[in-house]
Amino acid sequence: MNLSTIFDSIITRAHNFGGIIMDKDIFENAKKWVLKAGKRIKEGMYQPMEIDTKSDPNDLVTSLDKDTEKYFNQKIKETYPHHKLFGEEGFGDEIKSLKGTIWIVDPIDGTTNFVHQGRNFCISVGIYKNGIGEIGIIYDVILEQLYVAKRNKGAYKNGKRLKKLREDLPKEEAILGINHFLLCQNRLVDYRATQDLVRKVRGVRSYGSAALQFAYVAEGVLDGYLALRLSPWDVAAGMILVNEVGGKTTNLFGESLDMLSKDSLLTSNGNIHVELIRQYE
Ligand code: 2AM
Ligand code: CA
Repeated sequence: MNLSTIFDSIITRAHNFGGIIMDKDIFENAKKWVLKAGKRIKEGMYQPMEIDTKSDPNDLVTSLDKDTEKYFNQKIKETYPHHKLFGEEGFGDEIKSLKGTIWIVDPIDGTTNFVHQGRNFCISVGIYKNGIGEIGIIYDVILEQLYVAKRNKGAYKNGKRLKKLREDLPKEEAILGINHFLLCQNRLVDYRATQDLVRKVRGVRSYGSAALQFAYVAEGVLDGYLALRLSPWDVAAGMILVNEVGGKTTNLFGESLDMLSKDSLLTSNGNIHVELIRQYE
């Protein structure tokens, strides 16, 4: 080995070592900020808040959605100035490519539940490096259930490792999370296929928070979750959790999701995934 090869090897090792420390640091900070944001939401939710509508009269946003996203933006920018934030409320960066490190954040996923029920909502944070999902965190603020995952390091709920999903579960024994729009006439998929599906499976549920339903699939509480049209921040963290327990996430036609645009969604395990996609062929 010549001097230059030795030098390169030392530099590479130092770089890798730095990378490991950096990743741990990002994960711990992300977790800390999610818990802190959750505490702020809990303290603020019983105070008067502004409630507005966005794309339609049922698409709600509150001052707490906005404040929470601003909080993440401030923390990320002061700690990691080269990282970007892709957030639902638009206080982060304008994201046109997945290059670099991007925090894909939904400050409150399930805002309708938040406003009407004061429960069944969560914070969702997915951290992507050059388009690869590295860290996923979903926090049910009211139940204080924290789901976390790191790529190739497993998924955990409140510190307890989640088990691998069953590969062989027949559709007839499955409980599915289904967004009700899939059962109504729509432009994207044949609603009769969904009606046929709900008759065949053991049961369906609709929780009103995409990220929470991802967490439930990862936990094995749901065997699959289907939705018609979700945004990157609805799915970014959940995909990483589900991957870590052996599940799969695609659109309803089996194609991989593009983290820059809206798409239909199916997240489930191996066997059912194939059967559910067949439903929409
Ligand atoms: P949100 O609460 O963050 O908006 C509800 O079925 C799920 O779909 C929630 O995760 C909700 O996320 C998401 N969703 C995406 N677009 C929506 C819209 N236009 N109206 C209501 N929910 C929407
Ligand atoms: Ca939201």
